[in-house]
Amino acid sequence: MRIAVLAGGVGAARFLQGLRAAEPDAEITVIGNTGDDITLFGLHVSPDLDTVMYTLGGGINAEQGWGRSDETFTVLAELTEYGTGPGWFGLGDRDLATHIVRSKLLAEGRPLSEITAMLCDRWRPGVRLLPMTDDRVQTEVTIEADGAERTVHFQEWWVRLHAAVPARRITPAGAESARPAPGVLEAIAAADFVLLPPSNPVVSIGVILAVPGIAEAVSAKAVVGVSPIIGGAPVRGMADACLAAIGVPTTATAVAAHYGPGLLDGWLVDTQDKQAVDAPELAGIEVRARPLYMSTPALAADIAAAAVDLARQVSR
Ligand code: FO1
Repeated sequence: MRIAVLAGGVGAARFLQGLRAAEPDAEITVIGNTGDDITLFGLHVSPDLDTVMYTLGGGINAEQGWGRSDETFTVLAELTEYGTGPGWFGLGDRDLATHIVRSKLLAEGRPLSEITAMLCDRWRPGVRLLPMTDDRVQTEVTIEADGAERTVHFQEWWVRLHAAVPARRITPAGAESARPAPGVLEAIAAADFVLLPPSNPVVSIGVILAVPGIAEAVSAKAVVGVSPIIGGAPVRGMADACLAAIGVPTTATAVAAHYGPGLLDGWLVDTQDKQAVDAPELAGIEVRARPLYMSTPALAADIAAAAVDLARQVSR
C-alpha cells in the first residue's frame, strides 16, 4: 500500500508515528510544510521537516514535541552575550548541527529535497520525507501594531507573540511561483490515498496546498483528514488564531467544510464532535466520530488505523 501524507509539525509527527506502527508495510511519503522555515544566524531552519524527522528517527524532545532530546543551549546563550538575536527562538546546540549541515549544502547549491534525504540517511524515519517545494515560500502574518499594519515572519507571530496579536492576514509568500519538489506530484499520483493528519489547516496543510499543482493532485485522490479541532479548541498549538484570520470557526465541522467535498472524501472527528457526522454542510464527506486524543503512541496508532480504514472505504 502507498500512502501520501501532507504534514505540519508536532501533530503530524505523532500521527505518522501511529501510522507507521499501524501500517508497517506501507510505503509512506510525507510532504512537509516549509512555509515555517526561517533563516536565523544565517542558518536555514526547517521546523516542520525536522519535527517529523526527529520524531520518527527517535531524536525528538518528546515532551515539547519539537527540538532535540538531551538538548543544551550554550551556543544561543553565547550569541545572546554578543547581543546577537533573536533569543526568542530556542535553537539548541544539537539542533544547530542540523541547520549548519542544511545551510552548508544549500550554499553549495543543493536543493532542499536532496538535503532532506541526506539528513534522513542519519535519522532513518521509515518514511520518505519530501519538502513541499525546493523554492522559497515564507508564511507571513500581517498584524496591527500601533494603528498600522505590520507583516512579520510566521515564527515571530507564533513563538515571540504567541499568536496573541490577532492576524489580519496569513500569506504564504512565494507560493504562487513555487513548484512542487521533485517526487511530490509523483508520490501523490502513485498513492492509494492521501491522509491529512491533525495539522494546522491554515499554516501547515493550507500552505502545502497553496503550492501550484499540489491541491489538484490531492483532489484527484481519495483523501481522509483527521480533525485538529476537538470540542471547539485546537488539540495543540494555536490553530484557532489562524482559523480566525481566514474567517473559519474553530470547529471540526467548519474545518472540514473549509477543505470542502472537492478535496476531502473522509473526515475523522472526536466523539465530542459527533454532530458533525450528520452536518448538512458536510454533504459529500464521509464523517466518522471516534476518540481523537493522541495521548500515547498506541492511541495514535488506533487513530491512524481508523484513518486508513476510512480511506479504504471511501476509495471503493
Ligand atoms: N516553538 C516554540 O514555541 N518556541 C521555540 O523556541 C521553538 C524553537 C524551535 C526550534 C527548532 C524547531 O524545529 C522548532 C522550534 N519551535 C519552537 C517549534 C516551531 O516554532 C513551531 O511549532 C512550528 O513551526 C509550527 O509547526
